[in-house]
Amino acid sequence: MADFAVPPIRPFGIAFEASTGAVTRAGPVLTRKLADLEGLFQDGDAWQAVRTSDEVVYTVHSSPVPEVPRELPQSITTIYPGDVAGEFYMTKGHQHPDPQGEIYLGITGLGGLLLFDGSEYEWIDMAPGTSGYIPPHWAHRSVNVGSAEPYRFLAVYPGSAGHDYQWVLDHGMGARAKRLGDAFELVPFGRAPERSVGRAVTCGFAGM
Ligand code: S6P
Ligand code: ZN
Repeated sequence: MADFAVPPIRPFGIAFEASTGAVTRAGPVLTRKLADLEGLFQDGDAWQAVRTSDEVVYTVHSSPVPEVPRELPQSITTIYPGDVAGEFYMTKGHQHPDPQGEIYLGITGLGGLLLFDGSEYEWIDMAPGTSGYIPPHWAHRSVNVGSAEPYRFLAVYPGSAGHDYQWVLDHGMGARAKRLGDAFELVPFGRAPERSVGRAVTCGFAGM
C-alpha cells in the first residue's frame, strides 16, 4: 500500500477520480467496516447483529501529503448508502487535538456535515460543489443521508491538526441523522452522554 511522502515535498498535481474516490498520486487508503464503528450507533443491539457482515461503511483515500506541521494533507472520503436501525452510515467523527480549521468540498452524492462544540451542534447540507467549513474546536462527522449513491467529498486539513476519536465517544456529536420516510431528520442525543443543546431539524433533499 502507498504511504505518505517524506518532506521536503516538491509541488505536484493530484487527480481525484470522482467515480471511485481514488487519488493519483496515491497515499494511504483506509477502509472502515461496520465492525470498526463500535459505540457509535445509538442502537447497539442492531449494530451487534450486523457487525460481522463485512460491509464497508466508508473509505478514505489520501494523497501522499503527510500529516506533519506546515503541510496540507488531502483525502477523499466515500460513505456508502446504508443505515443501522434507521441511523445513516457515517464517519466515526473526531476533534482536532491541535484546534485548527478544515475545509470539505462535496464531489458526488448527498450528505451532511455534523459539527459539535460540546454543547451545540450545527448541520451543513452537502452536495456536489458545496464547501463546508469546519472552524477550530468543532468536532465533525460526515453522513450519507440516504441517497442511493455514495456520498463523496474532498477534505483539506492542516497536517499538525491530529485526530481525537475518543472525544466523540465521550461527548457524542449533539445529534444523530436518522431516516424519516424518503428524507432524514436530526435527532438530538437523548441520554447521557448524549445530552446537548441543539435543534431538532427536519431536513431532506427533493427527489431522494
Ligand atoms: C480529516 C478529515 C477527514 C476524515 C474522514 C474520515 O481531518 O476530517 O479526512 O478523517 O472523513 O472521518 P473520521 O472521523 O473517521 O476520521
Ligand atoms: Zn478533521
